Amino acid sequence: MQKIIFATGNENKLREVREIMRDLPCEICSMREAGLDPEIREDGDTFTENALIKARAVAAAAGPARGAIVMADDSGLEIDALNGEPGVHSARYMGEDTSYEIKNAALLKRMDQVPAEQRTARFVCAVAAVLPDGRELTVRETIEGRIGYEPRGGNGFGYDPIFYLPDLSVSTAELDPEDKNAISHRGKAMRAMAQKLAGVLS
Ligand code: ITT
Repeated sequence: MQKIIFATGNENKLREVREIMRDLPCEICSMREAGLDPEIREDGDTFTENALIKARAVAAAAGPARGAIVMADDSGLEIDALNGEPGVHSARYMGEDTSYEIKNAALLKRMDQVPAEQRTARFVCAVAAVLPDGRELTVRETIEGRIGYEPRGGNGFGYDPIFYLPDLSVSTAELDPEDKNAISHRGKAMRAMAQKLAGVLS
């Protein structure tokens, strides 16, 4: 079975990735389970660059004999009315240790005067894979939505409570995990990466 080391320190991401990849013939272990925790400087300008930075750092820490594919996800929320903020800085927005209750409340306040039709936003997810032979693959996917008017729902994580899907009349925090994964940026990106990998490894 193909082993995949997933280069993230975010347990919520890892849970979603495991669920999305559940039916595929691969074993996913976190970088911590693999005994790896290199210092990673996410200083790229794009989600794709940052996903590659993370995957390369963990692949380098694992060494050439790893045999496993190293995969990483860089993701975030782009709000059009805020010029794409928080964007690639989504995790660092207002400080890594600031709670998402506070971050979400602050973003809602900044959006206070923004009318409904200008509240467009998207979650973006770039996934990078470094293969054992050094080849690199990337994919990038999005889900479009709107910034809501109040936090809603207790599922998901991060900015989910303020990310509203007008067609379904729910925030992504109100979706069951399976329903979120079926349509989310991460679900789409992980399935696209799985397909790319199948093509390359077959
Ligand atoms: P790693 O870099 O270790 O993977 P991280 O949490 O720092 O973990 P990112 O740099 O990719 O990850 O930042 C992504 C942030 O964007 C994440 O912390 C959330 O705040 C937000 N985000 C990404 N996907 C999300 C989702 O599905 N739902 C809600 N918020 C999300």
